[in-house]
Amino acid sequence: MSQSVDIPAEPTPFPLAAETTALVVIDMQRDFLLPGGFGESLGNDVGQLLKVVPPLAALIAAARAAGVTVLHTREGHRPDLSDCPPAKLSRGAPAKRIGDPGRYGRILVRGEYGHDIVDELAPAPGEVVIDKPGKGAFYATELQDILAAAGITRLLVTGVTTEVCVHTTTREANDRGYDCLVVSDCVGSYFPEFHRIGLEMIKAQGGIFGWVADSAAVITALQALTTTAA
Ligand code: C5J
Repeated sequence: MSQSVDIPAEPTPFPLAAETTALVVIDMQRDFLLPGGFGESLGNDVGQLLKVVPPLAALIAAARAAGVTVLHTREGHRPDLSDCPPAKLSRGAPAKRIGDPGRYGRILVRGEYGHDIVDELAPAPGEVVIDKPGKGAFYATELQDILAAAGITRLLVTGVTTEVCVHTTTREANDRGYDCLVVSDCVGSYFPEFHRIGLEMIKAQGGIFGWVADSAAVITALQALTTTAA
């Protein structure tokens, strides 16, 4: 029988078992995080996202030590942009658009330097990396099949940005029957107010989309799993 440890979370404790849980790391890509990248070219303060990196690196290390599956996602498109809807491509009036040359290669195009994950959070050999064309990690990807094959029903959700890809993925997962805990200091937004309200929305109404806890609480539970498994 699998060992389970309760994470103190809002609105209620969240049971954690290594076999049925995955840590999902959403879109921690250079294009969104690095100075001079796409995110900054849109006028955003990338410092708001960079502060997520140290606690998330510690959380990923604790998940690996506890035997929890770690999955990564990247938002981006084929080089011919055939999987980028015109509505997404033309939205707003940015200085640079998806597919344009940027400081780190063509913006949000697969295979380009900027599309990949920041060095500090690089996937370990064998960890799944889901390339997604949309905001949600379930839309037009193999994520649901991978989770089903692994018997995973509970997700620890991290990454950027809180109110866009983290929220969309959490909502998609919730509708598909997954229990999701969003790790408050391991998700980030260019807009502190959206981050704060985004977390409130997840845990409101008895946990309408899921649970929220900080990385200290999750790491303590992961370490307890690691110790009891040893
Ligand atoms: C955005 C994301 N914000 N990963 N993408 O365009 O949240």
